[in-house]
Amino acid sequence: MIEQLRNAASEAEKRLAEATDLDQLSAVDSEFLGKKSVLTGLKKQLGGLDPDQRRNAGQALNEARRRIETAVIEARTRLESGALHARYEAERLDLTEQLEQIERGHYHLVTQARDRLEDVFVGMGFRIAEGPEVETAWYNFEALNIPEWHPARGSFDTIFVDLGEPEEVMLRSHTSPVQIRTMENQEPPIYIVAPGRTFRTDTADATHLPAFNQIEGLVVDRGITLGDLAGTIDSFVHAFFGGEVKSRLRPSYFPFTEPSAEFDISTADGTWLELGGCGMVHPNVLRNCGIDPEQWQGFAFGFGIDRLAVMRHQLDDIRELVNNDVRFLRQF
Ligand code: FA5
Repeated sequence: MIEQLRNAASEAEKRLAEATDLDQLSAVDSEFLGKKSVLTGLKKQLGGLDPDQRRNAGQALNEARRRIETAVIEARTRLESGALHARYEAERLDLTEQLEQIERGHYHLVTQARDRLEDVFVGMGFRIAEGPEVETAWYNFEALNIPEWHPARGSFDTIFVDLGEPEEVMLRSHTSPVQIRTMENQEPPIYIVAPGRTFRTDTADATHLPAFNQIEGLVVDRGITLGDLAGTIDSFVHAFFGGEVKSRLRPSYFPFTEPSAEFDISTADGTWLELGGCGMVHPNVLRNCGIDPEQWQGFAFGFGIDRLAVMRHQLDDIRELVNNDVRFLRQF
């Protein structure tokens, strides 16, 4: 019987050492230590032995049980730590590896142009101003010297919003309303630029978008002349495009500036490209904002940021900017 117990303990130890998962371990555990196990069977036979034999067999039984229990604990520790390790391995995230693989995005072409414009103008002493994208007729037209009967209203292809009186509320068709909002809220001297989204019923084509971006500039101070306007545009063009590019003013018409001009920049092939409009702030506009035109003079300008991005990167079609083709956008 003692021999049988030793053999059972050795057999259990061997099988536990070989167990590869916790299920195998429990099977060995109940086979050797459970109710129907070899050990329990032998224990029942102890009663039939004489006292000496019983003592020796009892000791051998305890010894066998201790050996098997120790082996079970060892096997459990080994298998559990192995299982935990396997889980850690399976769930492991190598964050450094992930970071290397992920492609870093960047700002959209138009946002890059807008940021750069802001930097250039802030560098020249301008402050950034903002206004709402939904405007009233007062800010978008009237205060800008474009009364209801004025033919220029038609040229703005305005998108109206169905709020309040008909044709009273609209998506702003240019950033010029920010001129009015700034002059209403701030005493001169004023040096601001206002970039932002603008909207017109224009059908999208190679040079037009129905939702596009403009940047407005406004200066109001004492003794401001057309020379200051021309000089400011020239400095800006040099700072933005580099020393090679020249600018010129061409006479034009806007109701809110007098005189008015369109400004062009020179291109590599010797032609001129229109960038935007500008002029001396009309006295009526200053008066509409409570500023005395006898004491203060100003100039203003406004141009398209999307078109600027198109020129800077020599794109063929302005619609590329809004097609959301990642292969295109990635290049810039
Ligand atoms: C204006 O919007 C005037 N508010 C500009 C101005 C401001 C003049 C201050 C004087 C003083 P205009 O409609 O020309 O002007 O538009 C200015 C620029 O916006 C254009 O030169 C062009 O670059 C851009 N632009 C106009 N319509 C579109 C469009 N549909 N898509 C893309 N860019 C456009």
